[in-house]
Amino acid sequence: MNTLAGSRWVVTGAAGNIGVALRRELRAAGVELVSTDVRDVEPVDRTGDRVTVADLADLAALTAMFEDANGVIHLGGLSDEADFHDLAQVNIVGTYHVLEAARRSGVRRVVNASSNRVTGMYPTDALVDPDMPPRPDGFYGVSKVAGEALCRLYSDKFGLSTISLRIGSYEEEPRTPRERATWLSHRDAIAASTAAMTTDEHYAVFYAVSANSEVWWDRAAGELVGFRPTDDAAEWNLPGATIEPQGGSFASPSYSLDRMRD
Ligand code: 15L
Repeated sequence: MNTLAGSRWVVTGAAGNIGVALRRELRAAGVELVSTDVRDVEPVDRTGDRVTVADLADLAALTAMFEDANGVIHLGGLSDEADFHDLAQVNIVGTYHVLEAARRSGVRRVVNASSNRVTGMYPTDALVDPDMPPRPDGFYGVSKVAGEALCRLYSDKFGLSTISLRIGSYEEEPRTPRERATWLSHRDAIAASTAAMTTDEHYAVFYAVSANSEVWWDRAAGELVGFRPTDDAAEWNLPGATIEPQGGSFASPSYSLDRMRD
């Protein structure tokens, strides 16, 4: 297992919820950070967190930024359903730019924030394994499938190590019947991210989900990279409900159609 202390990582989407929480933990673990986002980023400390505003559309800026980095944690992009043209530009082209900038600057690993929504059309009685065919629950899920495919290509063809996390519902606490299965607690998100950063695996895709009693996703791939979640949504005694499919309301036609520009 690789150690984090003294290593240098770039975080995209650094101003987002997961980005801010993860950066705090990584600084505490002695990681040197370059934190980037399209909006202003607040440094988490004065010494080891260099913040910079950049757009994922700017391949040259990313390539220069990645120089001397051990790895990149790619959290940037649109985080939910949107018009397909925007998702294609920001999430698909943006992820291509991150991977290509990593290749050009000799970065060893990219940790890619994917989503459980790549398989949101599977029914809730299926146990989904990352090797099963994608069944995205919307255009956002499609953009994440493309991001995973780009990671696979860069690992297979160019030797770049890529680890994709299919993130569940990242919330302080579970709020809905669906989140009994999909909840990812804040501390388990840190555990999933650091496992992805330090594993000896060259390539992996795993579900970043807490140790919930209700299980929709096979945990074996996560175990292989050393991800050991601890929290369980069952402790919140949320009501059970039949949700078909796994994406719940995200999987309804209106959730996509309402976000189409024309
Ligand atoms: C995601 O990937 C989204 O980023 C987040 O907004 C939630 O929708 C989450 O999935 C979920 O499945 O609850």
